[in-house]
Amino acid sequence: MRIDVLSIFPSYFDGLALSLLGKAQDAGILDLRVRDLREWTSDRHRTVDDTPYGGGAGMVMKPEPWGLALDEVTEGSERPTVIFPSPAGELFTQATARELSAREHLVFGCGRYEGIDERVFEYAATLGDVRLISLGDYVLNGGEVATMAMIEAIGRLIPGVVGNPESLVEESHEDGLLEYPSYTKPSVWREREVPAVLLSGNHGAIASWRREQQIERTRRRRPDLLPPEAGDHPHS
Ligand code: 6GU
Repeated sequence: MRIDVLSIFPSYFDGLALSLLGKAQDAGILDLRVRDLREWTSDRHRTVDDTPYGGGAGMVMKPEPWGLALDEVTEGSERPTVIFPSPAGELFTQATARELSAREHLVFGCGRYEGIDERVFEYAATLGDVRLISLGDYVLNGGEVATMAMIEAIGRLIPGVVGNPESLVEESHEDGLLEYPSYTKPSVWREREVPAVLLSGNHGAIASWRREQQIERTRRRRPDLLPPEAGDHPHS
């Protein structure tokens, strides 16, 4: 998979050279190209923003550098998916990560939260499939941290990136539930014991216990992920 990132803070992405995604790049599974949006400016101050038409607080990213950058990174690409991280976008979920992990070419356009000139999104739709995607209902200062999170979630689903594919399915959200608790040695630590069932060697009992833990955790922490409980809505 090829991923292009357009940002005025390219050094945010230095961390993606570490760990699993760094290895995937060394192995040629992931081709990650981070580019400074200011490469596509031509004035002395390398200006990427300007005041908003109609007035208001903050600055808006001007369209010209975005147009040139998008032209260059999508050139020769069949139909890339162009993602703009935005708190006004659709919610990013594990299903989104799964879907995007099957794409040949992703482009992330990192804006500042005051926004990018709206015509950039329209133009990008002539080059590829455009998605505005949000990490959740809170506001970040720009798209960089959101892009990092999405690249990590998507990247680990690319075949060959995670060494043991079984570890992919035992995670939170893969089966719609939160993950079960994990323990390792020692069996007693600071007076706290590992649940006896995990030491029993009874694989059926262990599987049942883990599933119960997943359901109970999800009910307590994320009831929104579960179907409505019978008896939750009495009629009278
Ligand atoms: Cl994707 N971008 C920004 N700027 N803020 C966010 C976000 C994205 N998701 C949640 N907050």
